[in-house]
Amino acid sequence: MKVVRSDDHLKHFPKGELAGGLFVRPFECPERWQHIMDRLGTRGFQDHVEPADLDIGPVRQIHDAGFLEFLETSWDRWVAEGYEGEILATCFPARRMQVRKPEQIDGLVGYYALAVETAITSGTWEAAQASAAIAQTAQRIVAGGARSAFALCRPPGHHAAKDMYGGYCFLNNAAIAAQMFLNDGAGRVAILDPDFHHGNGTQDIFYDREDVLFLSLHGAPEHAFPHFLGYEDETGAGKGEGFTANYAMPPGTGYDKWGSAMDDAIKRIEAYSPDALVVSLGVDTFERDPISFFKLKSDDFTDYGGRIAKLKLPTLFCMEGGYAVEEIGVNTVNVLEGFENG
Ligand code: OKP
Ligand code: ZN
Repeated sequence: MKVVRSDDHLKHFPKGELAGGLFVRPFECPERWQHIMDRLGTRGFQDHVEPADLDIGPVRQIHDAGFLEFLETSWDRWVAEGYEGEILATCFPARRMQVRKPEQIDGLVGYYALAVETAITSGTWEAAQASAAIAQTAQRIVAGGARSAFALCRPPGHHAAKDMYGGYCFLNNAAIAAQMFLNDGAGRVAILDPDFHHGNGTQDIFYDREDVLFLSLHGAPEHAFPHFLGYEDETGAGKGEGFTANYAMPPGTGYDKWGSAMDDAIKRIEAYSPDALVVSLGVDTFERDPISFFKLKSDDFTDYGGRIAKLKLPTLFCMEGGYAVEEIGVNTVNVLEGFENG
């Protein structure tokens, strides 16, 4: 399996994340990428590819033009305002307020952010574009006939909605890649999201569409980020009714229950009979993940990689979350090995 990767992820390295009332070192850090790279190397995944230049066309199909302009210009506008720190949202269009786009930068940040933990820095836009380009290049590899490819995206993407960033995500890499399969002539694409967190961004993007089946396994919103989406009764709207599936699970969920949800998701993908599969691969379901509450063990990742392989679909893996930094490489590569041997 080819691995698409870029050092450009290093351009996004915020100093802080607002968590527990403190400005802490971000959980989503460059070491995550390095540990995955190291493990890929030791396990024989040595066919590494640099991404081609970003094709902005598919990005514009997924994201709102004003949102993209915001991501591109926010840092300069922040600096021009005289601010010295990183860009953090402080005020949101909450209940019974106007969701009307303001002009001043603090207002714009609150308008386009869905959470406060995610800082924008000088290099964030470049890194986010490189991450999307990685997903695009990996998509080209699979569209070109490979059984699979691994897009080592950083920053991740599944929380990024049509016009919102947050949860460490800016551009929705998996959604962009899924759209590219459709542009290439696929009739249907499935996106399977086993990251611990609900893929609210991906759900938002495809909620009213029947050409993309979106399935997310995640910590129930009553208990987990992103807190305000991911309930099981969210099943799609309009033409998209029935093409969103949420498996929301409580604290302490282990592989017995989680694996059954995965089996159900796989059955639904099979019934949908898509032309391609995109996996939003987060490994924060791991038992020692510092910000999550599922109890998967390292071997479980190998097992579900094998179950995904049984679908026999052209499969693109896009990296999402995983914050147990020491074990992130093992768990990620276990999924890929389970897939290759499955
Ligand atoms: C991104 B991905 C921790 C709160 C969690 C954001 C989590 C984003 C996860 N104190 N805040 O889905 O792995
Ligand atoms: Zn996650």
